[in-house]
Amino acid sequence: MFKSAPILLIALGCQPDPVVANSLTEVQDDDEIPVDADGDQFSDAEELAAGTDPDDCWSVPDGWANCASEAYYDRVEGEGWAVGQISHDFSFIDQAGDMLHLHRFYGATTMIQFSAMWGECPGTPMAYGDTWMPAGVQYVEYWFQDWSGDAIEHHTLDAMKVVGFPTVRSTSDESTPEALTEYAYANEMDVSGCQYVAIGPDLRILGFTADIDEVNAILAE
Ligand SMILES: [Ca+2]
Ligand SMILES: [Ca+2]
Repeated sequence: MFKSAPILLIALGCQPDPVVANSLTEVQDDDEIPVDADGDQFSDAEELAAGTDPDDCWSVPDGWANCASEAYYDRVEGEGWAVGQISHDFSFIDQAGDMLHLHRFYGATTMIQFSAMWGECPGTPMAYGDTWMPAGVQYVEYWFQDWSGDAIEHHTLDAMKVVGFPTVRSTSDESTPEALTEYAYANEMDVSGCQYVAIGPDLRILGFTADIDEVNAILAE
């Protein structure tokens, strides 16, 4: 895709960063490099053909929003999982088997629910339907164990391919290696139920709680 990346970068011994390469397409007169004005990894031409907005990284022809480039340009760097910190660019594997980095949801409020399938999690959108979440909130459902307490296998999420939000699992085969889960344990949270992480448009942690009423109040603000 970036076969015509600037010779200057190569001469300097730099690996051309895809994000930087995208920005350079705007100033280059090179028909071979597709312009991706909003950096969502879909070219302007692809977006116009699909009817999505080439200037809005939340408008994409397929998959989830991808505003990671904007976070990169704004120099957003992860700090941790405590309330008030910028969330790390945590990676998941979604129900399609694709890698999903959290920072791609830069620019909108995001809520991650994480739990084990064997746990009782009363607030799942699967129970309430897609309309459960407040408008404009990006929901991510993260499972760290299956019904038997084992690590989530890819096929476990096959049934989730029809839902309109990311349903994700660990990038590792281990059951609970995640920063999220470790944070919950470290803070003596009960992971047998649900944990909710509310993240602001600037990727700052707004709340980390097992109380669905508390997280709903945060999201409603
Ligand atoms: Ca685009
Ligand atoms: Ca777009």
